[in-house]
Amino acid sequence: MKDFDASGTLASAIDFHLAHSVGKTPDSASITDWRLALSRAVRDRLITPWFDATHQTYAKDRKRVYYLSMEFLLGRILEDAVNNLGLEDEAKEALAAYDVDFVDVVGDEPDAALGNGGLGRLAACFLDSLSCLGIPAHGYGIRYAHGLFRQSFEDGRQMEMAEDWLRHQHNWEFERSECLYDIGFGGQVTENGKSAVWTPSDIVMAQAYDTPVPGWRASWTNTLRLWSAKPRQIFDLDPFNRGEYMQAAAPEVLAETISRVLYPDDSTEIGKELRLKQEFFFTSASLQDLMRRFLAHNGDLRALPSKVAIQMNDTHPAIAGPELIRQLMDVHGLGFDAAFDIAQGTLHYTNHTLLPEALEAWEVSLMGAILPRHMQLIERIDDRLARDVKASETGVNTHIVDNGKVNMGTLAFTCARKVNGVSALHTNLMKQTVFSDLHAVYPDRILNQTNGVTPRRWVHGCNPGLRNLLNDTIGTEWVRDLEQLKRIAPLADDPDFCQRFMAVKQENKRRLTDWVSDKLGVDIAPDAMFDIQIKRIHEYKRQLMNALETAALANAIRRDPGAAWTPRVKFFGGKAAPAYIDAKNIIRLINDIAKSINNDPVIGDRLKVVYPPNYNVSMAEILIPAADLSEQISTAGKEASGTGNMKFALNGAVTIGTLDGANVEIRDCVGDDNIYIFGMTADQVEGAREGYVTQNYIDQSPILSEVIDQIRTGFYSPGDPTRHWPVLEKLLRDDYFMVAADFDAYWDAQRKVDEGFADSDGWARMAVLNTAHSGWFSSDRTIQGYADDIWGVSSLLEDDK
Ligand code: 26W
Repeated sequence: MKDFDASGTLASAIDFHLAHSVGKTPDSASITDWRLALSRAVRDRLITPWFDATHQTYAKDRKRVYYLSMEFLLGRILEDAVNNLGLEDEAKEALAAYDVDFVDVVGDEPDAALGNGGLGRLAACFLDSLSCLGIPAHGYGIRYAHGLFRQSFEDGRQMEMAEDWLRHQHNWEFERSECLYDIGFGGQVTENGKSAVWTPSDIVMAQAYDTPVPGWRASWTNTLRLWSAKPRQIFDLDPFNRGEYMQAAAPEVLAETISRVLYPDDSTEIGKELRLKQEFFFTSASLQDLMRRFLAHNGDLRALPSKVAIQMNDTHPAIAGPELIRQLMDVHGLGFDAAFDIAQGTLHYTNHTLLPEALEAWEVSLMGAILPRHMQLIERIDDRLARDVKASETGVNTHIVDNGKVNMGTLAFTCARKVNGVSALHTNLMKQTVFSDLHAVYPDRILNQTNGVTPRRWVHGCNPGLRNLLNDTIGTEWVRDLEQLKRIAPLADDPDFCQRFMAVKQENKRRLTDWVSDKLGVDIAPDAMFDIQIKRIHEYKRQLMNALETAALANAIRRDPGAAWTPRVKFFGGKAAPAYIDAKNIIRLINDIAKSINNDPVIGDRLKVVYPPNYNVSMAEILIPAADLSEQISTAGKEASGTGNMKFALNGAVTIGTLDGANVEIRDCVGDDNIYIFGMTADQVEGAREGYVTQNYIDQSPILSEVIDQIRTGFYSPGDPTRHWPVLEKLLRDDYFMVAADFDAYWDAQRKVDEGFADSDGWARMAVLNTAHSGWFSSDRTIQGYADDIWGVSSLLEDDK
């Protein structure tokens, strides 16, 4: 056994760690043991770059970024780290020497699923880009013991099981047992002369865990600091000695509950006390931590806005406004006005949704009971808003505290220097709808930063075939400068290049075909069109419209099986919030439709429906590179941006979509001829609301009528004909998301897609041009936009040039 040597080969480091960190010999090691050994060996390579970046940040003392997010949907870490460090070949070779397959080893890692969907994944892409660009930054969040629930299907119904990502050693993080902060809840506020003293009734501790986040080739490495809740007192010895073991353990259990589980709600209403506690818990810990770091080098609190930029990822950390003001006043002795100005100069807020049910508002009684001092400060911030409203002479009427509730969007807006939306359309709608009053009062505050995705994970990592083709064709710089993809645009007219491009797609489809056969026992043909809709299940995303179109297509095939059908496999993937009954009903309907179609010998390979359970980041990495068609069909005006849409286009899938979110900008980039746009615009959707009658649209559409009748009469649920009535009832009663109104336009667009795909040369051209023109959707471009327009920070890597 060789001793560990950080400058040695990766193979020797794996040997070392298998013995010394995992405690196994090669002949007794399981795949998990090899994974743990490789992870340690790779992590060792991050340490020096990480320390270097930290030292440079301190030495140069430039402005830093703190990204506060309730969610970081990281996915697997090992393969991404191997790729960033350029260690793929070495790692493969080292494991192969023991007859161990690299793909199996990296595939053994559980996803870090500390997020629900788009917002959490965006935070993960941003961390990657911040490091890649060399911007000194910390991500701050919660170290949930249990991430997003695991989904399975029982008789087509969604079942939820607790997720357990920390069960095996999680060896990417460093526990900081000395980095602890008190987090208070409840209690009283007493006035002490000019200042207030908050005496909480409960205190838990926030303990830090640090994960290094390497940029490309680890030229810069930032830190993700996640907080875990710990009791102040381990347990009560007295009840324990009396044999009352449960009672003795109670303080520990109660404290640790705060970081135990991620709320599985995405854009659905929640008003739970524990959620508010989670929000304050990580926000307060993060602010205490960054203030300590700031004060170690700066005596003057008024310099905070020039040294620190804090980004609030949605309103979940919006309590940062009052909390920062509280710390500045009650801990550091400033007056309210000075404290407010400093806080407002430091904080920034991103809005990710306009759906009313997702806009956070806490009961004043709950806020006052859990955070009494903050409730007082919220009233003062509201007074300050009232003063600005009056001075603006706009005549608008807007308050943070309204109808017995604290409106967190208004609070975040009032406390922020800049407020941004996540696509051009969404930002305009923010100005016109939820924030129209605040926009009138503060006309320079709102700006747009269209979302992006990291090319490291979403091309280089998940699509090795495309990576190699790009490297051969335009060199390797595209990984850090994705606009370089434009250079393949002229090759869309080169048959040889198109053929190579589609060969990569075919290989990815074969990889997915094998995966589907292996995991689900379903056989599909890799030359069919792969049509994919993967995202949270929500009515506004209209998986229902896709399911109805699928059923209608099956009817058409059954009627005329001999016609020249373009074979399709429709993939669905996604979880529903456990309490979101309407979304769960849609899942069951999709599964019933899938069962019926897949077992129909008349339909055969012309149409298959695949809905693998437990969609997550790792599944997306297999599905997206294999897609021909990307489904982005939300009710216009409802999807703030979307980021899956960008990943698909980058990987050479063509989009069928509405003019919603970033689809609008995708169309602008790839051109009208290379995307299938259909349906009402956001304006038309709002125009159609008055007097909307679903039945009128159904009556006008024989295709839709037939499907609705089938569902009503139990065609898809034989033996249980009423099973899907709740879905129909809701559709007929309300159809708020206008599935019926857009159905025929969607059907027509799909038939054009059939024609398009049948022309394989024309399709290849479109696919190439989608990749070529999607470079703008790199999260590096997004982060550079935040750095320039919001934070006022620059890269430390530039300094060396
Ligand atoms: C009720 C609690 C709640 C409310 C909203 C939890 C989570 C949310 C998020 C705002 C939902 C979300 O993930 N929004 C998505 O954010 C992405 C990143 O900006 C966008 O691309 C998606 O369009 C948007 O739905």
